[in-house]
Amino acid sequence: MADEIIQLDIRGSDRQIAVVRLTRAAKRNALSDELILALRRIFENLPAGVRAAVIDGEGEHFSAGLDLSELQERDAGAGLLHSRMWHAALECVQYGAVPVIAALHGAVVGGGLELASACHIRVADETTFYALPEGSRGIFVGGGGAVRIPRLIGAARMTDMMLTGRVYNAADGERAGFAQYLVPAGTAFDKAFELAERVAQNAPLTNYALMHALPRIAEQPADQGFLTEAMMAAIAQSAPEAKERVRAFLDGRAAKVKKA
Ligand code: 1HE
Repeated sequence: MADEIIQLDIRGSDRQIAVVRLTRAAKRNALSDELILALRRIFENLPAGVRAAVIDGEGEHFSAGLDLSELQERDAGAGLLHSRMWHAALECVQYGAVPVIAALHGAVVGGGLELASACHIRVADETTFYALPEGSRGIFVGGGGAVRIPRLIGAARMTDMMLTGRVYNAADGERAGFAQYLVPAGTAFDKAFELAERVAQNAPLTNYALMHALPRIAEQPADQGFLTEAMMAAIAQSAPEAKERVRAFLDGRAAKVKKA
């Protein structure tokens, strides 16, 4: 059953890229409980050797968010546990083993935007639009959006989206900070995969530091952040791989930084 709503495919020359695809296009990749739990299992159990992941959605839309047909009358306690179930799953995406790149198109709304926000890089094509319809459905975000989305676009923009139902198109969304890349229609997956192959070449400790240390450092008071940064830097540079990469540059064997 899980295969019909989500697929995992290991790709790339050295089988280093996990491609995770939401395959519930008939329901616009609405995120049922079963789908959220399957997503969690996939990110908790990525095969050894995988060094980056891409997540995308089949059909016209990335994801229509929470499966509203499951939003029955939950009491407060059940609602709390449901939200915490989403938190646990999306923590496995954000703080898992490898950087995750979201390839976005069409609707990236509600819980779909919460899922995209848990990824490390977002690539959006020109068909992408972003919304938080929770406001008009009489509910609130519950998949970590109140924490992650203000960090991308600011609390003021999120408040406006939820109070007024404002929808951001792809270009305005990129300017606001939803996505780091804006690409022509139909090319988000290819760009995301290309980036994943690049990310997979980094030293694993550097990727670990970016995924696990940087977001924590950014939230720490400056004096604590400086100390955490220094410790992470010391650990990363002590790895034999770091020494080899620096030596390769000094010997003229590694690529220079090119002007953009
Ligand atoms: C759904 C859902 C869904 C579509 N749950 N079934 N999210 C929303 O409020 C967004 C609701 N969805 C939409 O606004 C639109 O569906 C879309 C703009 C995403 C796409 O429109 P369209 O015209 O391509 O598709 P459609 O005809 O609206 O939907 C096709 C089918 O998908 C239809 O079912 P069918 O059986 O009649 O074919 C829809 O009912 C179904 N469908 N979206 C369930 N979301 C952790 S808390 C997070 C809280 C939230 O995410 S709230 C926001 C929910």
